[in-house]
Amino acid sequence: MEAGNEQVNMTNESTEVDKNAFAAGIKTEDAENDPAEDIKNESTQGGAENAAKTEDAGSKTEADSKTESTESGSKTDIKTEDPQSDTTTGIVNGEIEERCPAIYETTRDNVSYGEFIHDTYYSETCGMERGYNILLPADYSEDKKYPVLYLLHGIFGDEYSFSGDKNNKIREIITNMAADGIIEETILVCPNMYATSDPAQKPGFDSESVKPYDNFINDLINDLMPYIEKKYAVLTGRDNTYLAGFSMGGRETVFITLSRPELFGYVCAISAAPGIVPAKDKFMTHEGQITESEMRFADGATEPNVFILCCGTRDSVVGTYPKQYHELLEANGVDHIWYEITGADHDNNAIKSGLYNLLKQIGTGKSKMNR
Ligand code: FER
Repeated sequence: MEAGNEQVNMTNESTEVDKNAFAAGIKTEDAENDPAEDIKNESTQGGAENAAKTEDAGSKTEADSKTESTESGSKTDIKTEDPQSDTTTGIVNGEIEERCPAIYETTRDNVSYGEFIHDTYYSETCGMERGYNILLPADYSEDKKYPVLYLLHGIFGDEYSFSGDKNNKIREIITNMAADGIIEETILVCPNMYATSDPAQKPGFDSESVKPYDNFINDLINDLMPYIEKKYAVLTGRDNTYLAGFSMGGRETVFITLSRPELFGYVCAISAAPGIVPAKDKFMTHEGQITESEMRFADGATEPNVFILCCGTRDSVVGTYPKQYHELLEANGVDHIWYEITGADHDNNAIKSGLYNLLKQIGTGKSKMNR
């Protein structure tokens, strides 16, 4: 699906939303009719600024780099002073960069890229076969073992949402970063996050229609992960198991991470959708998966090595909800990295940035562990 030019029909009628735009992770901005304004106005913590503001993103990382955040107007520069900087790759330990550098999203002649493969697994949770797409490294071999990244799509999406959108550059980013030795070669799994046992049930903006997304935690942990770990040559354990998601997938990423932090060592929630905690936006009223005070890890829990939340400063779909999650996590004393992508909407700029920074933090975190 070529989704780059698609628009979300920005009305208050959820039935008029362009589902394909959500599914592909694409939201093209419409300056004249910006639903972020509606979201802000209806937000329970309303009035949050949409202007660029990046907090001290690096200081909470395992990498413990020294990060300076400087703001000038709407532009935010994040600078890092780190004597461990690797000048050969351009990678600086611990530094969050708002945009994925072009060298990682560009196809290179001397690098082999794997192809997404579609397959199914039996889900006890849903009582049916369910699809997933998997990207294996081009030279995948049963003689090696690979870490795995589970990547969760947005609302109305499925296991093809990421693999079917050539503009998100996910295949390029993960492969180029491995080719440069920043990360190990990594398997990417793109599940279908709508974990319903009723084939007739469809996603939508109401509590009943959203429930299967919240049920995905069970399908992922009890069905898909064991299947992947059995079928493919994967490294297991939290240090080798990564979780990321965009929008609805970002919301479930946060929920799954808070619920089962011992399973995922590296996590990134990109432009996370509302509804983890009670909220009301232009699309619907959310009961909340947990309360605001539950937006934390259980006492004594093993926490992820890296837990990133990020969002574009011009996100016209989820508005300032991701920032509110950050503020709640901060108020509840949860270690995490929060940053904003200046100028990005609910779009591939945010997806590329989140994925790049997650992989970079993985590389940085692992190299520190091995020192
Ligand atoms: C909502 C706003 C945004 C919501 C979901 C989304 C279920 C998800 C957007 C996406 O996945 O792109 O109120 O409620």
